[in-house]
Amino acid sequence: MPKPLVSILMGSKSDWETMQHTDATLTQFGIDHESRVLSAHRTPKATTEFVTKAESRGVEVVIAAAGGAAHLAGVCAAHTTLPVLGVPMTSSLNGLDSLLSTVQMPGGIPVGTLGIGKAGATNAALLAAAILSLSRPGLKKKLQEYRRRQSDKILGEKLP
Ligand code: RP5
Repeated sequence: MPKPLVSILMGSKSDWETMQHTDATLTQFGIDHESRVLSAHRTPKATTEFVTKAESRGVEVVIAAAGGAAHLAGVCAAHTTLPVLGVPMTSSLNGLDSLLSTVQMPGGIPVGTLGIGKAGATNAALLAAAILSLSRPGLKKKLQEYRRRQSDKILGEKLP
């Protein structure tokens, strides 16, 4: 089994519906990754232990998704100096609570926060790919091709 470069963590299995887009995008780029349900509130010890050991297992980027009082990304960032990307989940307050809980970190412990829901989940994978591509020319090429295809699609749109 190849060692995962990216850990995708989510506070609940209910977050998978959104976070499957992170998983699918990383798979599309051929980036080895792992997905786990771990909660800042419901499994605090296990979360701390997992994140503390992540770097020594070869993980280079942590993606943390949570909704509501969304402290998972912040807790992860507190226990590692790896880049931590936070994805706010849609919630009973339409994700605004999740967004603010994830993005409003005190100075000194950064969380790179993406947008709410599916777009944020997809962009977390793309940003992880961009970080990893700094030392992987093959991955950089794939990202450039992805952008080119995206531009071509927009330029080729036909309206009625
Ligand atoms: C958060 O609470 C999870 O990340 C999830 O978005 C939200 C609701 O969790 P469940 O009640 O669906 O398990 O911790």
